[in-house]
Amino acid sequence: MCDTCGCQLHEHHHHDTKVVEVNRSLLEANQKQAESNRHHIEHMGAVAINLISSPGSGKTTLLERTIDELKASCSIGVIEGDIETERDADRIRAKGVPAVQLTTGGACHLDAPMVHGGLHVLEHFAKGRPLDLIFIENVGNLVCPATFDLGEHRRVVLLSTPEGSDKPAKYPATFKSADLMLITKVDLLPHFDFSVEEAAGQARALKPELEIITLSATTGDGFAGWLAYLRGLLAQRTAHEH
Ligand SMILES: Nc1nc2c(ncn2[C@@H]2O[C@H](COP(=O)(O)OP(=O)(O)OP(=O)(O)O)[C@@H](O)[C@H]2O)c(=O)[nH]1
Ligand SMILES: [Mg+2]
Repeated sequence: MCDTCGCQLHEHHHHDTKVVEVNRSLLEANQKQAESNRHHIEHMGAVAINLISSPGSGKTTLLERTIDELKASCSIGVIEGDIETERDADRIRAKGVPAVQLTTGGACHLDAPMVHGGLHVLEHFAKGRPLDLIFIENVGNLVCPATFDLGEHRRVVLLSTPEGSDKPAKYPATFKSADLMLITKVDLLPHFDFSVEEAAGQARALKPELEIITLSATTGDGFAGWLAYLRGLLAQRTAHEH
């Protein structure tokens, strides 16, 4: 158990073989549950996206605008992960979309068993209405969530312009594990020394096939690319089903 963050998986910090063994079996159990979550989500006919970023990069704001844009054409459900409070789930519910709040009470990431519970509650909240898209907003943290598969189909990492363009190189595991990087808050580019080119270069050095979209959830700039990405995922899902 890591004393600083409560996360149990910093194996390289531990030389005690027992600790390493416990960590390994925890991760194996998580992986098993994640596979089961993925089947569950596919059985529901949905596609799931795990959103990861530092606190305040704009995950919930992205979801609010995405819901506004897609609500008429597809059915959305959200699982919110936070250490404390129901605030983010309340923001999503205010948009008329079912949202489950998972509070970890201190843990710095969601894990697959928590999301399993969340899926059942989400189905209950959806009242029999089939869901097309399930967003899982992870706990704001650029480190620990990278290690835990939740059963998602796509992992999306957000990097907002005030955070600085050196974050991919400094937090490599998260960017390496993502399918898509959203560079958010591009409306603030004139006020910060953020370089889109540098951030993209660092991220692609870690993962050449990483997709990158720049957008602002406030102005809507670049949002069309994100919506096209989501529509593409939904189209693939339909193709799989038939
Ligand atoms: N200028 C600007 N501000 C934004 C944008 N997106 C989000 N914000 C602001 O950034 C702040 C944090 O946004 P949230 O959406 O709550 O961030 P979050 O990632 O969900 O935060 P946590 O759930 O705490 O990790 C809020 O004040 C938002 O209004 C954007 O595109 N441009
Ligand atoms: Mg949030």
